[in-house]
Amino acid sequence: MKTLQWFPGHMAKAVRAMEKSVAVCDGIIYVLDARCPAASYNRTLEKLFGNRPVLYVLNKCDLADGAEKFVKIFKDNGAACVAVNAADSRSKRDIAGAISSLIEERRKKDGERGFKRTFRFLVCGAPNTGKSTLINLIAGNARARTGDKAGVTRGEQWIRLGEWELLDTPGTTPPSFENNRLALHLAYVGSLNDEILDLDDICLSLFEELWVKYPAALSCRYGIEGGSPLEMLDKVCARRGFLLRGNECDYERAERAVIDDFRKGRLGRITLDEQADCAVFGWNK
Ligand SMILES: Nc1nc2c(ncn2[C@@H]2O[C@H](COP(=O)(O)OP(=O)(O)OP(=O)(O)O)[C@@H](O)[C@H]2O)c(=O)[nH]1
Ligand SMILES: [Mg+2]
Repeated sequence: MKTLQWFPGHMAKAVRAMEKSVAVCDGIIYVLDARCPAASYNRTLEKLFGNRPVLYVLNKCDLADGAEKFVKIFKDNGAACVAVNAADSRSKRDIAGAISSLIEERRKKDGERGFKRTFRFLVCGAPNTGKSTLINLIAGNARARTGDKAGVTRGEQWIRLGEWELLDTPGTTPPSFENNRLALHLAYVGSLNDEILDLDDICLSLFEELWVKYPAALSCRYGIEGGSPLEMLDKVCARRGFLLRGNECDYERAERAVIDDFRKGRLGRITLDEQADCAVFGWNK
C-alpha cells in the first residue's frame, strides 16, 4: 500500500486566502465528517484561528454509527461540538443554536454597550465534508455550490444571513498525512480526489477494515463470508454480475460499486475512526 499524499496548488492557495480572511472573523465553524472526525481534522489550520471560538460540526451523522459518542468526547474536552445532517432541514435548529451559543457572550457584551453588529464565521474543513451544504441549510436556500466529489468549492464566498456572515472556503487537507490509516479513511469517504487514488488499494483496504469492524455489512449486501479482500471482490463480481467477456471479473466496476455503496450509506451506518484517534486533537497536552 502506497502512502497517500495530496496537496495540490489550489489547496495551498486556499490556506493562504483563509489566513487573510480569518482576521475579520469572530468564530470558526470547523466541519468534520462524522464517520471519521479525526481523519478529517487538519491540525495545521488551527494556528490560523488565534483565540477565536471554534465550533466543531460532525456532519453526515446520518451515515455514521453513533456520532453522539464523539460529540461527548469533544464536549468532555471543553470543545463546542454538534452532530448534524446538513442535507436534512431538521438539523437547521441544532446548527443555528450551536452557532448562537458560540458568540453568545460577545453578543451580550455588545448589547450591554448598546450596539448591534454582524458576526462573521469562517467555515472550513476537508473537501466534501459538507461545508457548502451546511451553509445552504442555515440560509434556507442554495446559495453555495455543492457536489458529491472533493473540490467543488474553488474560491472563498461570503454568504450574508441576517446578523451572520458565513465564509464558504475550499476544502483543505494537511500538506502531508502523519497516519496512513486515517488518510485512507479520508479516501473512503471521498475527501481526496478520486482521480489520484488507486482504486484497487482503496477498495481492498476498505474490505479489510470493514471485515474487522462491520462484517455483517459485507455479508448482508454481498454475501461475503470471509476470505482475502481479493476473494471478497470476486464475490461481489459474482453476486452483482460484474463480469467481462469470458466470465472474467470486472474488478474496476465492482470496486466503484463498493466504494459508492459505502459512501451513500448502502452498507449501513459506519464509523471508521476509533475514539482513541481523537488524540490528533491534542487535548491532553
Ligand atoms: N448523507 C449526507 N450527505 C451530505 C451531508 N452533507 C452534505 N452531503 C452531501 O455531501 C456532498 C458534498 O457536499 P458539499 O457541501 O459540496 O461539501 P463541501 O465540504 O462544500 O466540499 P468542497 O467544496 O469540495 O470542499 C454533497 O453531495 C452533499 O449533498 C449530510 O449531512 N448527509
Ligand atoms: Mg464546498
